[in-house]
Amino acid sequence: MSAALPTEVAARLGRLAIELPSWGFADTGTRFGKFLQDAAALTIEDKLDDAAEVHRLTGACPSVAIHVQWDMPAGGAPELAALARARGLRIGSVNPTLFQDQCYRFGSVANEDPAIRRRAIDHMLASVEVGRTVGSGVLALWFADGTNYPGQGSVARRKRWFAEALREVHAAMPASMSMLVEYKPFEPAFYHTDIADWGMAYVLAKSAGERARVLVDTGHHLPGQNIEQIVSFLADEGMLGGFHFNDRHYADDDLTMGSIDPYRIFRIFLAICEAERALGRDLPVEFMVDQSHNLKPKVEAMVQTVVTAQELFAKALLVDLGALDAARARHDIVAAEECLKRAFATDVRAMLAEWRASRGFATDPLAAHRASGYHARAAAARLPRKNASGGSYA
Ligand code: RM4
Ligand code: MN
Ligand code: MN
Repeated sequence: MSAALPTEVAARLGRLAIELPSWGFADTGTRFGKFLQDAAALTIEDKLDDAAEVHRLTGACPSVAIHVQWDMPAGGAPELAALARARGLRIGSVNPTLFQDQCYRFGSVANEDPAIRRRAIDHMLASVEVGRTVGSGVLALWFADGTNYPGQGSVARRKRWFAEALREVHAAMPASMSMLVEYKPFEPAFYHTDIADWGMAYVLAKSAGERARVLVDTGHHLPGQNIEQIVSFLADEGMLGGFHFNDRHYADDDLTMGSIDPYRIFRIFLAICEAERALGRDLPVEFMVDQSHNLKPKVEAMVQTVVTAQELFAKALLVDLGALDAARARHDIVAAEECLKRAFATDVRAMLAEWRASRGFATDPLAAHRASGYHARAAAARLPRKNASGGSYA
């Protein structure tokens, strides 16, 4: 059996760049506790080292998303850019951190206190400057703002504060930068969240300015939501800005991509393939990972996600869109669905292994990582620093 990917599939797959989140390499937890890993990253240097390892293995991850408050080295944005460059990477989306400081207890941009709203906007403006300095083209905005009880806030007034803030920040962005507006239905707010769904993100992005679009985090939907429909709808409107890929079973679980429902991710990639066919070129969207589960080893989990993304995109690219359209035209639902099932059932792993080898990468990135000794070296280098930095690590 031939193990070659069709040429167009290989070409499109080769252009799939997947951005890794710095926070996906650090120790994280649940609200009940944090389980620490010997090899998890402590510093931005560690995080970039880990990202570089994933990129070395896959060749698909040239950029790293940062959270401004978590990742800034002492030398600021110029040093940040230099640290990435030294590892053959670049800084990708810049994420302001608007949900952690005590002052944001009752919200950031939608806080009743104008001084806190100002502080939140100023932090976003500072983040724009970070982006300008590191040469990033993306400001990615996620807000925890919301309320926990009926009556706690005025939904309409808060919406206007959001609109004003995003307009001000958009006006400060260089022409090369775009703004991505992320939504999430609940958590940490449990009654109402100010940007709860794609429609609210769409409205706010539209009002912010012409370079603002919607960011779809695959974990940020209520159960049963048809995510691929949202993707198709936004792409057709020219309002799909990018993805935060992860998987989930219940809520915003941040598990590795495709670990729970690979067919869903396949259908999302198919929505992208159909949108690209309509557009006649690659969709100008950011493919980013946003995972921060806390049990799998971090680098392994990230390699798994990247490999899964490539596999599922390859399967989606194998869907015969001509046959699909023909089946649709004659209302042959079964044949249409079979087009999807056939492609999804295709085992692409041997084809991808050959494709990787032809590009000079490991045929099996996960096995190559395990064989490299990277994990043990990282643990040996990081564990003493962890132990020295606080008593809680044991
Ligand atoms: C949120 C959201 C954001 C990410 C933070 C850390 O749940 O998904 O994208 O910046 O987590
Ligand atoms: Mn996200
Ligand atoms: Mn999330």
